[in-house]
Amino acid sequence: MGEAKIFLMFLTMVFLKGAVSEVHTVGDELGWNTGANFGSWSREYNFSVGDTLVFKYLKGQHNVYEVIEATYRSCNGSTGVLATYESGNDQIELNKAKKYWFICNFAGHCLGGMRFFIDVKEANSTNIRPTTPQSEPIPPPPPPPANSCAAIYVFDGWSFWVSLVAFGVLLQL
Ligand SMILES: *[C@@H]1O[C@H](CO)[C@@H](O)[C@H](O)[C@H]1NC(C)=O
Ligand SMILES: *[C@@H]1O[C@H](CO)[C@@H](O)[C@H](O)[C@H]1NC(C)=O
Ligand SMILES: *[C@@H]1O[C@H](CO)[C@@H](O)[C@H](O)[C@H]1NC(C)=O
Ligand SMILES: [Cu+2]
Repeated sequence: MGEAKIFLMFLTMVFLKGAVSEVHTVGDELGWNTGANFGSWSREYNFSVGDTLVFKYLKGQHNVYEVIEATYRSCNGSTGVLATYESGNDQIELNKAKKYWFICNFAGHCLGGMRFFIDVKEANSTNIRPTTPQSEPIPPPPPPPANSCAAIYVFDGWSFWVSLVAFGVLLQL
């Protein structure tokens, strides 16, 4: 009974983990800055619909333009701009399954490496499956009675001592 519950909780956690949206800080601890390689950063992660990108930088030193591919390639942000951000702590929810292209539009920054794209995938329950089959075979074996008895005895022993202490306290009153 107790083990079944724990197993259910475990399964729930596995499923929640698969379903929960993620927050990705662009550039990780380096943030959105010159000198980081955002191409390799973006290839380290999988992005799903519902995830959030956070761009952290000193306001006024950089900005974030979501652009079309041609603009990402040319690094000329005078056309092909879909959205702009400049707060220094920009939270962008990835709410479509599509490619997102980002550049910094400060002179020279895009050409210097402040650009990347990500391919955001539909949040998909098949992404969860690989973890679940591995976790299922492990829990079923536990019901050998020895384990359950041990658990019960531990609990009973504990109850016994708690009762004893409670009784002792009562006697002293
Ligand atoms: C990204 O997804 C691929 C294919 O589903 C998987 O092999 C890879 O481990 C995932 N990477 C991360 C960081 O989750
Ligand atoms: C960017 O594109 C605009 C319009 O296409 C052009 O006028 C401008 O000269 C370009 N800037 C650079 C730095 O190439
Ligand atoms: C779920 O992911 C698989 C491959 O990972 C893909 O083929 C399928 O189209 C996705 N389903 C949806 C609804 O996007
Ligand atoms: Cu910049």
